[in-house]
Amino acid sequence: MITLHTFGPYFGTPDPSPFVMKAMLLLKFAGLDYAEKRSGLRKAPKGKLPFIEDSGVLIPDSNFIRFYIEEKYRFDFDAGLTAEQRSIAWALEKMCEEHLYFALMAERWLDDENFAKGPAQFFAAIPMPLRFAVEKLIRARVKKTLQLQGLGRHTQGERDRLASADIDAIATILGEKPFLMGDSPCGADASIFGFTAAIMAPALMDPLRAAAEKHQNLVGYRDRILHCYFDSLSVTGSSV
Ligand SMILES: N[C@@H](CCC(=O)N[C@@H](CS)C(=O)NCC(=O)O)C(=O)O
Repeated sequence: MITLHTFGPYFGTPDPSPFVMKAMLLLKFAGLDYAEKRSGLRKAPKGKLPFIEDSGVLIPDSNFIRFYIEEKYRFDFDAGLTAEQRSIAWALEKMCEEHLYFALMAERWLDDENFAKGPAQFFAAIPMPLRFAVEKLIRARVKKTLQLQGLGRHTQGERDRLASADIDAIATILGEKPFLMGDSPCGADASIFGFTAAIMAPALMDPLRAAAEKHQNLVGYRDRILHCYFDSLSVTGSSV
């Protein structure tokens, strides 16, 4: 049995990480049974989640988890797509993972109100006053990451403008189709779901959520995938 290492449900979503939600869906799309383990980052080979364990082999990073499933279990996530559709799907996925992700990170970690409603929960088990010191340290690290990546140098309004353009692009490409490229899910749907679910997380309020919720097709897409692939408790019964 494959083990998927996760953070656990937070913010009204199956996991606070869009990458972990992506890995969950990749395993579900491929029809592979798996168990979730909330082991934090200690064992993570690249210091990030998700990673999976399969027969003693550790595979970190959602991209390599996808490649591993494709190779070991001979499952083609993009079966039936043309070369052009495969390329558009890949490009859209990377727009989310390498651009939109950082806008989401800024909204969650730099905005005091969102931080209190969201990521602060990760530190709830740490006794006071140490908790404040740890929060301060981690938030400073996130700020530095965003500075180096570049989005952190923009104002919140500028970041929201860039992120809204990403969200509009996803909504336009999805259109009225049930999944990104048609009637069945492709590999990129795992990632796009992860991001739409994270951006529209019920517990958090921010301009990105509003930008996504104005697209009824995106709301329907998120709800459809939650309904088909996740039990309803994952949607509403989160601890945060
Ligand atoms: N490229 C990685 C990105 C994974 C990632 O950034 N995970 C974040 C959570 S969203 C993480 O574990 N961060 C912990 C840290 O940086 O300390 C993937 O696709 O899996």
